[in-house]
Amino acid sequence: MAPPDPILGVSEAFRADTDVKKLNLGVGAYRTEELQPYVLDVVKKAENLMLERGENKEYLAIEGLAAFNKATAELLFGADNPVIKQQRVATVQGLSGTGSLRLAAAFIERYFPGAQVLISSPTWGNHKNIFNDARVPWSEYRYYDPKTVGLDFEGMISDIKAAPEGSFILLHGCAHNPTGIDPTPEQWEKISDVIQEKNHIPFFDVAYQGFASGSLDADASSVRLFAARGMELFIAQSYSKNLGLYAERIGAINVVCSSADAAARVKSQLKRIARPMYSNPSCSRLSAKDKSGKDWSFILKQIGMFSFTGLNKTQSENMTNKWHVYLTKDGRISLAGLSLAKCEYLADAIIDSYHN
Ligand code: PLP
Ligand code: TYF
Repeated sequence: MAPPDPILGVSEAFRADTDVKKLNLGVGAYRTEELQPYVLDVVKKAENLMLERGENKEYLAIEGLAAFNKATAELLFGADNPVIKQQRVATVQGLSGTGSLRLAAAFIERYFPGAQVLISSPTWGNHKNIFNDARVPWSEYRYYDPKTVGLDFEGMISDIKAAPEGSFILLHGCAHNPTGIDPTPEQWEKISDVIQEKNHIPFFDVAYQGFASGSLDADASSVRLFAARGMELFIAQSYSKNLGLYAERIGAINVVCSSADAAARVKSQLKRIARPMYSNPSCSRLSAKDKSGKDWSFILKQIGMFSFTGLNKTQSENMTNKWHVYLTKDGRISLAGLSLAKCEYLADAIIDSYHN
């Protein structure tokens, strides 16, 4: 038997629990106050339009829908960005974030033999699986500092410096999963300095554009900073979270190249990889301090969809076994799975699990 996925496996355990008090904070997916999946009004509107127009079910091109590829690159870089004007971006629609990352991983394996990818410690659990399956060697750079519940910036910089020249550096565009801790604009400058000095290739995973600051442009500023420096870079995009399109699998891989000619060639090679793979794409009530004086205010500072509660494995297990609250064993909770009515219950569960 294969082991369950550390995140999606939590949803399976949740489904099997019959307790009425149960709460699923494992997977990052929005719920209504009634704790039902939430479909955005804009998505309902678009679906109605598609029905009215009687859109057909014809195959898309291997690279996906041209209008989507144009829109997704413009959302990422800004329509006036020179990389778009100069046609230096190869964009291919993928199977959401995961599929787009997987396509890029296959591209790296084929055209950068021996190159390794550096991923943050910790990172979204599936990153390791994706590179393992694509046979791309990876190692970790320091990111999270448990002492400060913040960024280990010195560790991050020295690990990126120490990586062999020409490594791929996987970065979360914004709203880092699972920690909710992002570098500051000044720190991004320093990170790009080091990556450029070492001729590394930045590889962004953008799964939360619109989640961090409330501005789509500001959330893409990390990516745009690297593009403005004239660097070549990879960016995977996902619309699972920001449009609530978990099931549709909407996303893209973008490769910023040094010339329009290079971009055309990269795009043709991405299509060559996609075709035999899948052919073509397809829908707290914790107060700042508790009675013991423990400060929980960091939860309010973290951004994005998740909160890294700092609960360890045993404490996380207590949350589930005693309180029927489902979360990943690293103490990460999806705030999108929480309702107002459940906040007090959750606060009681966290305080009990932390102190006992
Ligand atoms: N990357 C990160 C950091 C994520 O948190 C996720 C989860 O949404 C993804 C990529 C990919 O998700 P999806 O394949 O649903 O787009
Ligand atoms: O981190 C999360 O909860 C989301 C959803 O294999 C997810 O990114 C989790 C695991 C997985 C795919 C998506």
